[in-house]
This record gives sequence, C-alpha cells and structure tokens, in this order.
Amino acid sequence: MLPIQTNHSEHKFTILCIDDETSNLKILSTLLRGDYQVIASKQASEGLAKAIETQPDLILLDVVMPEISGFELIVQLKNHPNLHNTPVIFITGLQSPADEAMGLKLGACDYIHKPFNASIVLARVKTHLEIVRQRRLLERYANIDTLTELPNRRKWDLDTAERIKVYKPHPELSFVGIIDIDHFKLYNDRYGHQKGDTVLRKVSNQIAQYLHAFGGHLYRCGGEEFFFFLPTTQETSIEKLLQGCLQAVRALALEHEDSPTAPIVTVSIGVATCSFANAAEVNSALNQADQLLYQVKHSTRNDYCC
Ligand code: GH3
Ligand code: MG
Ligand code: MG
Ligand code: MG
Repeated sequence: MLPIQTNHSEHKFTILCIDDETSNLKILSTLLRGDYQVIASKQASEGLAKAIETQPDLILLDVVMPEISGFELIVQLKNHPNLHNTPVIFITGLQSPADEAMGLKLGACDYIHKPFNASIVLARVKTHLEIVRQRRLLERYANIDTLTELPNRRKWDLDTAERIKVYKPHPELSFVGIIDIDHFKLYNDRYGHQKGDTVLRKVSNQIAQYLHAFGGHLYRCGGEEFFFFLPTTQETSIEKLLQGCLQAVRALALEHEDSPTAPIVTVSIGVATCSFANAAEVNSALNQADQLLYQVKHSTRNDYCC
C-alpha cells in the first residue's frame, strides 16, 4: 500500500522536473528542495525512465524539448500503469489558450506559463500534493476494515484481479479459503456485542499473523467471515498448516462458555485450490471452499476441510 505522507511527515514528497534547459532545472530545484525531494532530468526519455524508476508524487514538465515534446511524453506517462495517477503540471513558454487547453486535455492537472512566478509554482505544487495525500488516504480507508484493520472485501476483489492479471500458464496451485468463527451469535448473546468485537479483532489478527508467516493474506469479507489467500506450501503440507491455524486460535484461550463445541472460541475453515486463471475459476474455488466450510459446520466445527 502506498505510504500516506503529510506535511509533517519525515518522508518528503518527491517531485520530478523534466526540462531541456539546465537553468530552468536549477531554478526549480532551488525553489522546491527545501520542502521536497527533487529529481531533475534534462531529457524527455530519461525523464520517463526516472518516472518509472522513482514513482514521483508529482511531475513538472516542460513542453518544448528537442527529442520528445512534453505533450508526447504526458501520453506515455498517463498510459503507464504505475504513473497514470501521478499529477503532471506543465511549465512552458507556450502561452496560447489552444496549447493550454491541449495540455489540460492530455491529462495535466495544471498549466503554468514561463517565465514563472516562484510563489505561484510553490502554491500550485502544494495544492496538488495535498490532493495526492487526500487521495491516498481515501484509497487506504476504502480498502481496510475499520474494526479489525484487516484488508476488506473490496481489497480482496482488487488483489484477486491483480493475481489473475499476473497469471501465467502452468502456475503453481495456490489456495483460497474461508474462515468462520464458531457459535459467534451465542458469544454475543452471552458476553455482549462489545466483547464480541474484541474477539473478532483478536482472532482475526492472530490468524492474519499466522498466515503471514506462510506468505498468506487474510481479508474480512463478512461479519465474522474471513477469506484468505495462501501460496503453494513447499515445506509444510496444507493439512499441517491448517491444523496450526486452528491451534493458533485455540491458543488465545478466549472463554466461550456457551459454545457447544468447546469452552473457548474456535473457528472452522474450508479450503480449495486455485490457480487464479480467471474470475470464474476463483469464484468456483470460493464456492467449493464455502461448501467445505459448510461440511465442517455440520460435523464437529473447530476443524478444517480441504
Ligand atoms: P456458526 O458456528 O454456525 O458459524 O454459528 P454462528 O453463530 O457463528 O453463525 P451465524 O452466522 O448464525 O452468526 C454470526 C454472528 O456474527 C451473528 C452476528 O451477531 C455476529 N457478528 C457479525 N458481525 C459482527 C461484528 O462486527 N461484531 C460482533 N460483535 N458480532 C458480529
Ligand atoms: Mg524546453
Ligand atoms: Mg457466519
Ligand atoms: Mg459463525
């Protein structure tokens, strides 16, 4: 996840300046380096390479350059999957409304005329970086469940799409699974919703930590239901790994006196293999995991099925 920077953060925003005139780069660097980390590039192609490599937070871009124009370069920047959200401000001697309109149409967030006024550049840079900060904050909150602080269902969908995108033929099989707390309604009835919330937090964080050690990720996808992704396990069999997961929850020894399963909080798990070839395959694996979870729920609970 992207870092969230604030004006007070020790980690400064990075600004990439691309301009074919050394004197412009020097003035911009001097102007900005007090508050920001500045990277400068005299050539458009080198600027693109630096943008890809450093993923700056903002790009200041000249238009008239010998090799590739700023108008051509912004198209490449906006087409790059890791840069399409990076704000670009044109700083240029081209002053006609038609040029300005073109720059904005191509995706620039702002357009500043040369010779530029230092205070105006600083003010506009600050404004656009504040928008960057707010967008990252929103992105982060959109992907996190506030109670458990685990990734949420939306993040599961995004990560699943990403896994499908990087799918290559003959992948190693990985696993998807569903975990559900046993007799949780009875827990709430006996101990109250607030203590229930605490149990949700403790149990889910324990499982997330456990799965993390095996390269797995846990997501809160329903009230007391969690999806997980787990890569192929080389050293440990999936059975052993799931037994370890159940044991990690039991080790918390959270009292649940009304549970017909055990006097402590337990969970049940359904797991299926998945190669992430396409969305239909993932859905089918999740359905299978759900059915296997259902089987556990209708036998002993506090167990897994795969
Ligand atoms: P089973 O073993 O079959 O899963 O039984 P269960 O009682 O856990 O299953 P059921 O689906 O009937 O109940 C789920 C309960 O989870 C009901 C609901 O009150 C509780 N729950 C869901 N979300 C939250 C939450 O955010 N906080 C708390 N405290 N309880 C929640
Ligand atoms: Mg120029
Ligand atoms: Mg449930
Ligand atoms: Mg339950």
